[in-house]
Amino acid sequence: MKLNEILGIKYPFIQGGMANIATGEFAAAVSNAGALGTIGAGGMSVETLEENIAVCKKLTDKPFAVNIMLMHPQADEMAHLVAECGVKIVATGAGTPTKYMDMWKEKGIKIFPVVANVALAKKVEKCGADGVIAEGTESGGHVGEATTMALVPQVVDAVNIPVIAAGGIADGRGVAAAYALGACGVQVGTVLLASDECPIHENYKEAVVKAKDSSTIVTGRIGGTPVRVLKNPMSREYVKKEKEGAGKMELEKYTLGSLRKAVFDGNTKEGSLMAGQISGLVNEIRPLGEIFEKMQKEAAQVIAAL
Ligand code: TUI
Repeated sequence: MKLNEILGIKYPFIQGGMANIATGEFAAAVSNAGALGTIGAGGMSVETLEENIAVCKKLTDKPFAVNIMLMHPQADEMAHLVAECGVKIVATGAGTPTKYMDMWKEKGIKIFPVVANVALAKKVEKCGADGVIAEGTESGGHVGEATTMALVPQVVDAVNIPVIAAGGIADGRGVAAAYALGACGVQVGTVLLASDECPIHENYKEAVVKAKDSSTIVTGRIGGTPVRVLKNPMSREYVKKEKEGAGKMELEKYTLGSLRKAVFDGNTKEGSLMAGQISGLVNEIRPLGEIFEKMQKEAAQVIAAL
C-alpha cells in the first residue's frame, strides 16, 4: 500500500519537519497541495508550536503532522502538547521517541519516527510506530551515517511496518528509486526550500538553486551532532576549527542562532543554510503544487520506462 492510501492524501509525499522553516502556514500549504504538511517544532517554543498548530488547522482541512525535534529542550512539553491538542500524526527526529509513544498511541495518534539506522527502526516498531522514515545522510540538517541507498532496503528488511525513504530525493527518479528499494513513499525537504510558498529568505532559496552536487558540508561530525549545510565562510571555518581541535564553547559562536540568520536575515555568509546533497538538482523556484505533480508524473513515467 502506498503512503497516500495509508494517510488518505493525494500524493505519497511527506514534507520534512524543517526547524525554523516549517511553520503552520507552510505545512497547511503543503497539505493543501496534496502531500503531508509537517510543522517543524525545532526552533519553536511550546507556545509558538501551539499557535502554529492552530494556524495550520485553520488553513487546511487535510491531514498534517507535527515533527518533534527530540534534542529540543522543551521536547517533553511539546510531546504532551501534541497529545492534548488533537494532532493526528506525529513525526520525530534527532533522538529516540519511545518514552512518548504509549501516550500518543492512547490518543490514536499515528507515529512516524525518523530513523537513521536499523536499530532505532526496530526499537520504534516494537513500541508501536505506524511507519518509519528512513533518512539517509544525503539529507540536510542533522544526519546519520548511512546513505539512503544502503539504509532503506536494510530498514525494509528489518521491520514489518511501512517505510518512507528520505534523503537525496527531489524528483520522480528519486521517488521511483525509493519504491524500488521497498519504500511506500518519500519525505522531501531540500526541494521544498525552493518553493514559492517556503517562508525562508530569498537569499537562502537562491543559494539552494545555485548549489551544485558538491556544495554541502557536514559540521559537527567530531562533536557528535553532524549537521549538513551549504558550504559558506561560516561552515568552512566551523569544520576547519573543529579539525584543529576547537572546544564546544568556541564552536558554539558559529552555530548559535546561525540557522535563524539564514532563514530570517538571508545571511548566506554567516548563516547555517541547512540543505541536502540533492541541492544540485534543484534549479528553480516553483509552486508547491507543481513540484508534487511533476514528481508524481515523472515517477510513473520512469517506472513505465523501466
Ligand atoms: O532530525 C533530523 N534533522 C534535523 S533536526 C534539526 S534541528 C538541529 N539543529 C542543529 C543541531 C541539531 C539539530 C535539523 N535537522 N533528522 C532526523 C534524524 N534523526 N537524523 C538523525 C537522527 C537521529 C540521530 C541519532 C535519530 C536518533 C539518533 O540517536 C538516537 C539516540 O538517542 O541515540
